[in-house]
Amino acid sequence: MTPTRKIHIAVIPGDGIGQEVVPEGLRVLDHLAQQANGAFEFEYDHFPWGCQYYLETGRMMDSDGLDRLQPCDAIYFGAVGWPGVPDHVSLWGLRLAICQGFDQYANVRPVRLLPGVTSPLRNATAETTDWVVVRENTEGEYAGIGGRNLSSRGPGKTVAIQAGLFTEEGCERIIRFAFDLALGRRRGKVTSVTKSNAQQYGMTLWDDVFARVAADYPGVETEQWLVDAMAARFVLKPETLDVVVASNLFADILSDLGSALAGSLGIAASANLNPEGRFPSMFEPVHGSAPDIAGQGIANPIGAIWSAALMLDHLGLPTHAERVMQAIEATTSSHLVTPDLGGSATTRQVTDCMITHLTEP
Ligand code: GGG
Repeated sequence: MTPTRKIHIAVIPGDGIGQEVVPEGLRVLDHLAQQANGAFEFEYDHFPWGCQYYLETGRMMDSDGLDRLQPCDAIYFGAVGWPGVPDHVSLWGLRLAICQGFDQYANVRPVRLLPGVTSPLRNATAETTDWVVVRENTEGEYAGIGGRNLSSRGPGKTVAIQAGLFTEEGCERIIRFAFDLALGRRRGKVTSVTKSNAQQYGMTLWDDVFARVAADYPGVETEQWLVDAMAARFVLKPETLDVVVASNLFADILSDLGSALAGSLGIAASANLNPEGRFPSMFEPVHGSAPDIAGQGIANPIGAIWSAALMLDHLGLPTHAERVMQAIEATTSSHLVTPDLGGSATTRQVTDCMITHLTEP
């Protein structure tokens, strides 16, 4: 008999609705493992890190946190941020500490209109709403370089500098990642987004690298757009998008816009990848902790469960990832959805429905 493959997942639900949606993703994973008849099983290490942990210990995660995460096969993350802890403290202390510490430089955020979901765009269909935002995830505007000073000069005299870091290597590896992704997609197109007319140093370096890398992929169509025009194009001509690659901040903003156009931020999934596998990769819904709805049992679990599907794919279980996607689509088709998608189902009811749709392997 083939021995059971044990897959070791570090689980960090984090804050707010992260604590409600991550357990739903684990229920789906456990169901898959049950159906797999001993082919694989998941072993979870649960970490209580987040804002409550910060209030109790003064740290968002333990000082040896990365060492403890390093041996796992993947990290399954919920959300970070809660009133009472400044957002820059919680974000830098947990999500960014992991993404940057583990060099998860490729943040992949698919945007797709799922069956049964209504887009705020009048004419949106599954064909017109199908693209991927590739976010550079370790540098750019999130380099954390700068400081505040001179407050000693008196009221109103403080200065702050926040520098963007664009390295040639950093630009090249994320742009190359985007091209490789486009090779496997229907439209086979990469759109680079910058604001090089105003950001004349870092973003022109990005443009130069983009042109150089593009020359290695003659079969891939390319475009270079400014971010303001791209925001309008997301709304006006979404059918022309395929792989959209952008800096840390721009891609974060654009992917939220994309998720809203695909019906809700609650369904958006993401993978924070260290493509070379030197460090574990991390999978999380795009949404944050949503204090406005936390604790009510109505958070949409789809973003977290779709992220679990991305994790399965990364772990070399693409058939099971596909089964999860089919179960998500069957659930949205049946209109059993949470209030953000216009329904009245609870978080748990949506997952229950999905589990009933998980076909036998
Ligand atoms: N699950 C994603 C999450 O918790 N995001 C919180 C957040 O504020 N993110 C901002 C960012 O990563 O740029």
